[in-house]
Order: sequence, then structure tokens, then C-alpha cells
Amino acid sequence: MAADYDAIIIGAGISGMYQLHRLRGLGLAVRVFEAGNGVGGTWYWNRYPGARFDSESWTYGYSFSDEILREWEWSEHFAAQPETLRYCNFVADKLDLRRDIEFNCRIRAAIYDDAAGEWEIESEDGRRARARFLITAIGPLSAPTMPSIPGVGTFRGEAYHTGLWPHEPVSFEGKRVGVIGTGATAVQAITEIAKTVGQLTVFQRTPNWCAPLHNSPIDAATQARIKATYAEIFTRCRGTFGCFIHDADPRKALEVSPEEREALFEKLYREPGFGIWMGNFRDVLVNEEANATITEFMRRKIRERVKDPAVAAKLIPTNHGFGTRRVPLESGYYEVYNQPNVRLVDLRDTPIERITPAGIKTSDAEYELDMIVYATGFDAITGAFDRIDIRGWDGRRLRDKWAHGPRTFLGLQVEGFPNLLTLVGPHNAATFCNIPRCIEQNVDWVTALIAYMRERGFSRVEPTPEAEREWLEHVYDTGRRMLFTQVDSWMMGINSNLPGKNKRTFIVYAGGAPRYREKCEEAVAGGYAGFTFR
Ligand code: NA7
Repeated sequence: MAADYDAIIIGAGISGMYQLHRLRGLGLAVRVFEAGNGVGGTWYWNRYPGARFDSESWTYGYSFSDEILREWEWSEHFAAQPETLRYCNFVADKLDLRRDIEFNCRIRAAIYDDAAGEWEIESEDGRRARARFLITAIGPLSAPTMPSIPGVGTFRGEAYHTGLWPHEPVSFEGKRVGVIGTGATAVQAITEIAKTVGQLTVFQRTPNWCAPLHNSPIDAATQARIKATYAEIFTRCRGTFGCFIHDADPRKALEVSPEEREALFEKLYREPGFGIWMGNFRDVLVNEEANATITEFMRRKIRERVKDPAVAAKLIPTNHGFGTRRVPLESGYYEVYNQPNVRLVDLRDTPIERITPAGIKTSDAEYELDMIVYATGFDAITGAFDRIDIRGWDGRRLRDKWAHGPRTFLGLQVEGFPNLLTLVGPHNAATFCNIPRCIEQNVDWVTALIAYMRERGFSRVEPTPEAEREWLEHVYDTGRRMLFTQVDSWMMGINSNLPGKNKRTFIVYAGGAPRYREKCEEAVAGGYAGFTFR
């Protein structure tokens, strides 16, 4: 049976949309399969209150189209989810993408047919399709996980996971709302919910170091300046570690005077965005002593902002330094705890025992609630892959191959899985990036590879075992120096709600986007060194 398409893309988020556009440009027949009822991926699913960028909007949008850059106007420096979803739809309209996207179609399995040299995918509702290339654009944080707490299904009130938020408005007015989790999502949601809630109870297991976002509207003059300087903005992003506009300060925290140190910390705390994380002294994320200086500064800030010292103490992380877990950016998060109708339950003192029909029961009390918001995160990076039965030649399962941690070459291909291309896959720089910047690089690279194969009449590409081994070593070598690898978080593959996810595993690439890009370019310059073609 002949293949239905040249390429199948799973997912119509930021990466799937751009990949579709680029492959169309090569004249390929492409079909995108998307579980949601619309484009946007992360921005389609994460409709929870307060969801917004932590990247500057004008660094986040696609850079490849002058027309899109010219026509689209971000209204705020850090756009909220509804605006970002509108942006995704604007791009889909502009590029006429929808005619090649099948919506409401969740892929269950993808099997490589070695004899035909084709992938066959099957959706949950039994639809099937075949193509030579299979491109996963399934997102790094797209497999939501519910807490493994007894009784989760028994609660009689409203219950929502932030990553599966309803499309209809949800009201908190006059309600007793409980939020489980205090990660980046929860910090945004809690701050917004607190504005209208009757009574809010936050169930916190591990506090995080949160820093001010300082969002603001973009005025006309700034809008004009942004549009006139897009080229420079993107060039700057390309040069920084995580493709953010912020770049590490060339000085080391331990080499300057305490006053100079304080001055930079204070400046960064007052400035918008991730500067305090990505634009800090260059040793704070790799040297414990340097890290202790910014950690102490952040501790002071929490104490200053939270009136009740006992509550402040609970909000101060004690098991990790600043920036060693994903830093939530906030817009008045700490002040929420000064409201009389907000209380903080520290699960380290009183763990949750069960969810009951009426609310949440901890070891010392039962909290009656009208609504529970699960801000409990995702099965990060590999989770979306694990949820699809992906089988390469000889029927080998990707899930099995990655059972003890992912193995890839460049985070884009896997030995034993020919013609499978994994955008934003594990060990890919896009996992630690102002993501569209890395997505464009991923997609451009994949597109060039496919063009190369067509020119030369190759039908099959796969990395060599040696290339995969060397990449794994490189991922570990570059990651090891970072302090975050010594801390439990989703960035290290930890998820307390899933069996087997309690051991730290390298799943991201922390060598920095510029180095990653170099590695990708090196492979190309060497005639796609590390890959075998047929
Ligand atoms: P995160 O950062 O994984 O946060 C999940 C939160 O939920 C975190 O505070 C967890 O505490 C908490 N959690 C998870 N399971 C439980 C149980 N069983 N009991 C109590 N508390 C629990 O996910 P987010 O959605 O906030 O952010 C994900 C990324 O999305 C974010 O980094 C952005 O880049 C976008 P824990 O820390 O495990 O103790």
C-alpha cells in the first residue's frame, strides 16, 4: 500500500504549525494530527486563569515571516494566554494551515513498517494513515499528571487540572477553592484566583523561588521600536544561552563587592522578565557559594513582602537554591498571602491523606471545598512520547528504549527509529529555551535534512549507535556543571505521581542553545555525520 503522505506531523502547536509550513514549501504532502479542536498546543490547553508568557512577547513570536512580524501587534510585554492563542490562530489563517490539519484526533500508536519504509499511525478513534516521515511535535509539557492521592475521583465539587482547563469561563466568586501545587503554573493561577475567590487554600509541598514579572502594556512608540528592531532582537536571542533576551552578566558574583552584588540583584528584581534568572552573574547557576548570595537576597524579599513571618517562613524554599528549579514569575503572588481570605497549608508538616467527597483531608484537618484546582504539572519531556505506542524496526518500543532515560542524537532522532524526527525531543536544546526560538532551529534543520534526502534519493535516515552514545555523553558532560542537576524537579525527570519517576534523569539539554546549534551545524557540514542513509 502506498503511503498516504510524505510526512505526518503529530501536534499543531508552535512547532507542528511551523513544520507544516516548511514542508509544504518543499512541495511535500503533509498531514497534521492534533488532539485538540484547534491550533496552539500549550496555549490551546493551558487556559487556566493567569496563564501568560514569562518570555517577552516580542521575543516569543515566530521570526521567519516578515509579514507576520509586521502585522501582528502584541498588546503587553508578557501576553496572556487568550492573546497567544489568538496569535496562533492568526498564523494558522495567514498560512492557511488548517486544511492540512485533522483536529480532535489523538494518536495512540505509531508503528514503523520496515519493509515499506513507512510509518503508520493510528488514532484513538481508529483512524490510520501512512507516511515516510513521522515528525513528533507533541510538546515538552503536554502530558498532564494528576496527583497520586487516594480519593481523587471522589470529590463532589468542581475539579480542574490547569493543563486541561475548560473552555467555558470558571467563576471563583464566593467559592471555597483549594489549589494543589506551587509551581510556575500555580503561582500564576493562585494570584489570579485570589482576586475574586471567596476563600482560597493553597496546599504547598515545595515552595519555589518566585521573582516579579513586571508586565505592562506596550505603548505605540514601543510597538514601533520593537517592529523596527526585530532583526536585532532575534540576533540577540540567538546568541544567549536559552535564546531569551537576557544574557548572563560577564562578572562573577564572588568576584565583586557585596555592594556591587546587591546593586545588580536589586536592579534585576525591579526589571521585567527572566533577567534575574538568565541575566544574573555568570556563576550563580553553577557555583553553590555564588548561588547562596542570590538565594539570600531572594529570601529577604519574601520576608519583606509577606506580613506574617510564620507564613513567610513557609514560602521560603529550604531544599534548593534560587534558579535550580524553574523560576516562577509572579505579579503579586507573595501579597496574596497577606489577604485574610487566603491560607497556606504546608504539606511538609501535614501531608494530604486523601481527597474526600467534601474536600481535602490532611493529617491534621479536613478542608471543605467547592473547587479543587490541580496545578500538579506534567510528565515532562518524555511523557507525551510514552503516551503513544511508538515502535521502530523489529517492533522495538521507544518506551522501552528510554526506560532508563532517553537516548537520542541531537535530541532529534533515535537509533532504531528511522525517519522519526522529534521536535523539542529530550536532550534537545529546545527543552531549555525561549521555545519558539529553538523550535524554528529544530524545524529548519529537519526541513533541510528532508530536502537533502530528496535531492539524493535517500528514503531512510537514522543515527548511528556511536553518534547516539556520544550525544548522551555530551548531554551529561554539559549538564553536570549546572546546579539544577542536583535538585529534584521536572527538569530532572522527577514526578512524584508516576511510578519510576523518582530518580533524577537528564531529560533536557543544558549545554545552551548556541552550542547545540553548532553541534547541529557540524553534523550537516560533515555530510550529516552521525547519520546513516539508505
Ligand atoms: P510543576 O512545576 O511540575 O509544579 C507542580 C506542582 O504540583 C509542584 O508544586 C508540586 O510539588 C505539586 N504537586 C505535584 N503532585 C503533588 C502531590 N501529589 N501532592 C502535593 N503537591 C503536588 O508544574 P507546573 O505546571 O507548575 O509548571 C510546569 C511548567 O510549565 C513550568 O515550568 C513552565 O515552564 C510551564 P513538588 O514540587 O513536586 O513538591
